[in-house]
Amino acid sequence: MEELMRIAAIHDISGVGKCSLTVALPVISASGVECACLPTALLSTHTGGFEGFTFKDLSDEMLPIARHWKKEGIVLDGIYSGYLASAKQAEMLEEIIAILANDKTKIIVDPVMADNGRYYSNLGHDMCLAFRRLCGRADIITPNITEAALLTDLPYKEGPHDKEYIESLVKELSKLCSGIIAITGVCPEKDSVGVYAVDTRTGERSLSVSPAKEGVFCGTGDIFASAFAALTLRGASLRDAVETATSLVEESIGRTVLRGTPRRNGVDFEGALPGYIKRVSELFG
Ligand code: PXL
Repeated sequence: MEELMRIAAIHDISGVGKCSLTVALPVISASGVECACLPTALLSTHTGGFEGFTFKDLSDEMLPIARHWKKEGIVLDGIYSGYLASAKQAEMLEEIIAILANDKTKIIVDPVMADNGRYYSNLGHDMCLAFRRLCGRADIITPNITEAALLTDLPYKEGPHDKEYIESLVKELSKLCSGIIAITGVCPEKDSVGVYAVDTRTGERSLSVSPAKEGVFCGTGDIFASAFAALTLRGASLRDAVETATSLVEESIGRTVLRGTPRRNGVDFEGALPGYIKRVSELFG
């Protein structure tokens, strides 16, 4: 039997709020890929909607962890970065990639820094500059609309987004990243939301949308990117990866709305995992 593929997820641990590593780990595992964890920071909660959260930057641990993995001969099929503690840490990530990547390792960069037209608390333009550089190293990037606008210096627009706007973001992003660009939070029509993905090497395009629910759902970008990264690494087509990853997000949101749980607590992805695992096994047999 073949060995499982392995992705290193380089994100923070937010103890409560279901985002970053607390969703990357279960979603990547449910996708049939081993998830190695390299934490960037430790927070009591995520930074959206909680007051007085604790924050410990784990930069000092990151290079020693990477060097230990290297020494132990840990092979990575993917290196997938998300929320980073600082712009300086983004530079360190380039060093970590240099230590851990082989010539087959795919680099997935989710430039987590902003949403709804605004930077997350504690982050700013220096993070954007660092992510522009990192995108140049990436095989896959997964910005939301706000992050795409910041990365490209194009205006941020609320939905509905016309085709010209989305294509202009893709065109400018393709100057930063010459792999797969998956933009999340795209609203092609009022009351619909989804993902527009483009493989810049083939020109293939795939759009997957579903009915939008009112409000903001924390952690859904991380759930999408974790599933999309793992499925793409396993060899899913662009269309299958986008549709399967967005269906996990859609079902997680649907369950959360039914339950009426507070938005800042994250979405009910746990209840959506059995259906997701079934779809993944249908994809790969
Ligand atoms: O889901 C993105 C994310 C990750 N990590 C932290 C965050 C956020 C979004 O707010 O605050 C700490």
